[in-house]
Amino acid sequence: MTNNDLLIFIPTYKERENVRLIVEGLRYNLGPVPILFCDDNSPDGTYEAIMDLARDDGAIDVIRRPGKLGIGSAHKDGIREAGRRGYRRLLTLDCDLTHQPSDCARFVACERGDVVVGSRFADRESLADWNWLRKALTRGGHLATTWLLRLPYDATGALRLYHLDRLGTDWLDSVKSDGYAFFFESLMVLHARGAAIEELSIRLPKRTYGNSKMSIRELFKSVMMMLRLAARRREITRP
Ligand SMILES: Nc1nc2c(ncn2[C@@H]2O[C@H](COP(=O)(O)OP(=O)(O)OP(=O)(O)O)[C@@H](O)[C@H]2O)c(=O)[nH]1
Ligand SMILES: [Mg+2]
Repeated sequence: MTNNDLLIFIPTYKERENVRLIVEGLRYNLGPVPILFCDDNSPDGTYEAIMDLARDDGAIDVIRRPGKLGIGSAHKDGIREAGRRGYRRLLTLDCDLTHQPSDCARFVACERGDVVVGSRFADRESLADWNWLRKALTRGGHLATTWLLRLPYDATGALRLYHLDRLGTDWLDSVKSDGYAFFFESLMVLHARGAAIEELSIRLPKRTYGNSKMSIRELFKSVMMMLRLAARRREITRP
C-alpha cells in the first residue's frame, strides 16, 4: 500500500467518548492508515479528544468547522479533501462504532466497483440489536429509495469505499444535500453517471455511547429531499 492509497474519513458531532475507541479499532484492523476527522465544533470536547490522539499518532488529522453544518456537508468536505490530497481510495464511516472496524477491513480488501456501499438488507441478522422503531425507519427509508429513486442498493448508509481514482470528485457538484439526504442523493448521482456500485453485507450493532444526531427535523428534511429527487429522477438520470 502506498502513502496515497487510502484515507479514512469520519465526521463527528458530540462523539468525545467514541473517537478513541474507533481509532483503536481501526488501528487494530487496518494498521496505520491516515484518518481524517471533520468536527463541527462539538460542544462536548470532541475536537480536543481528537487532538489528544493526534499528538501520539501522526496519521490523524482533523478539519474543524465553526458549527454544525450537517452530516452531508461534512462528507462532501471529506471527499473533496481526499481528492485534493491525491488519495486513490476513501473509506467513510460513522464514529459511533455502528460501523465495525472489522467490516472496514473487508471494504478495503474489495477492489470491485467504483463505490462499495454497506448493505443492511442482504442479511436478515444485520439489524438484530436494534429496536423496532429504528428497524422500521431504516426499512422504510430503504423501500422509499428503492421505489421512489429506483436505487437497488442500501442507499442511506455512510459506510462506503469510494475509488476516487476512478470517480474523481466533480460529481459532488451535482449533490445538493447537506444533511442525511446526502447519502441517497450521492448514490443517485453516481448511479446516473454509470458508476459501478457494489454492496457488501454488514451487521450494525446499536450505538453504545452518545446520542443519535438524526432529529425529527432532519428526518423531515430528508423526506422532502427524497420527494424532490423522485420528481426530478428522469431529468437526473437522463444520459
Ligand atoms: N461533522 C458532523 N458530523 C455529524 C453531523 N451530524 C452527525 N454527524 C456524525 O455523523 C455520524 C452519523 O451520525 P449518527 O448520529 O450516528 O446518525 P445515525 O447513525 O443515523 O443515528 P444512530 O443510529 O442513533 O447512531 C456520527 O459520527 C456523527 O457524529 C454534523 O452535522 N456534522
Ligand atoms: Mg449512528
